[in-house]
Amino acid sequence: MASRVSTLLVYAYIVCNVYDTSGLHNVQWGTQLTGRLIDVVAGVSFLDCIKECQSRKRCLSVNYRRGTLFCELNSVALNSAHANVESTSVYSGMQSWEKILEDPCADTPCGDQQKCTSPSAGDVNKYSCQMIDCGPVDTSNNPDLVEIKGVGYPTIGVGSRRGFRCEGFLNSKIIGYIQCLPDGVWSTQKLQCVCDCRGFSSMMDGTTTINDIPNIPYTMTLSHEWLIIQRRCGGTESFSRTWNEYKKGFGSYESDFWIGNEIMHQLATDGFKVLRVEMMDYNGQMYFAQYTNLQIDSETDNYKIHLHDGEYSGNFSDELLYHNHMEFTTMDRDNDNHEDNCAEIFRNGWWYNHCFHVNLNGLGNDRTKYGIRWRDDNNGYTHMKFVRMMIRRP
Ligand SMILES: [Ca+2]
Repeated sequence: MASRVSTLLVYAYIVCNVYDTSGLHNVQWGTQLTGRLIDVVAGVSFLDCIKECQSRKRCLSVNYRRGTLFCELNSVALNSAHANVESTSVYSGMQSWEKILEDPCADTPCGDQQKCTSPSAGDVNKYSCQMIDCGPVDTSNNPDLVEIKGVGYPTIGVGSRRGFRCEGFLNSKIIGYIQCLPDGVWSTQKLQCVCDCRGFSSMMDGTTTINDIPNIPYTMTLSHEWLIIQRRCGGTESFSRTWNEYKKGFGSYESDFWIGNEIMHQLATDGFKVLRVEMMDYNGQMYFAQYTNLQIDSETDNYKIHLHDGEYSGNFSDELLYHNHMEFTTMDRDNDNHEDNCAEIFRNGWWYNHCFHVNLNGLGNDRTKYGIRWRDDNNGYTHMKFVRMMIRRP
């Protein structure tokens, strides 16, 4: 008898310390449910016996025979069946084990900065601990984003840091660092190279007042002063605008803007007849197109543009000519040659024809058909990352 008590105490000690689980309080020592046996599994531990029952739909309780390590699986629970007093048996119903056994990660068996994963909820034995890592940083949408190597921080696991900068013609400033957070995600995934128009400061010399129109940005070339009337350099300014917004102009002279159709009309009428478009594609290739006899009609004629044939010079293709004599179209005013409204289709205002060979007001930082595009000599389109339109007197 002394030996039995001793064995029982040792067993209870081991179970309670190794498996410190809430289900144990429902264990009834010296009890055996009878008459509803559905299976017996031999040679397993008490907890494995619980797991056996857990994995079978019909099993609602177990008797565990300590001496023989027999696991008896029952189809009912104690409150609906008879029990025997049986000193070598341990009885337990299933209801108190469910929470623990459904999810082997419920007790967070993994260490700090480790993530517990289990292959399936039903497989109660399996879990694995993996170090939390944020993995690679997706920079596919930002080809200008370049990682700064050797920043002196750990590069794997929680707390690791990675630094990036933007590298390109227009932007070379450091964007900053991201950090791997305890939940395994980077502190920000919104790394984006946004063109800094001040990168053009060497060419943008200031602002000027023409015809009482203040603050028009201008730039100097070797022999000429150019007024900038449109600029795109990857900013977030929306060019999905109404007729009145295109008429009055919008955006910031420091970054992306449209100076306004009314001012363009006034300036062209006042002698600013040389139009120059400068562009850079996503490979850093620079292009220009120049027309020497620009005319933009008044609002009465929907700001119709005239470029006049044969006065193009440039290093790309004379595709702006496709828009010659076209009226301006916006989402709320359709003046184009298309059966639908090109401005609605492409989401920006322009001198659309049927619809375009050139769309300098397209979506910035976009290389789809909605982007800023110029048709090339091969009947394809080149996406432009940077554009500025500027005018001067002859
Ligand atoms: Ca139309």
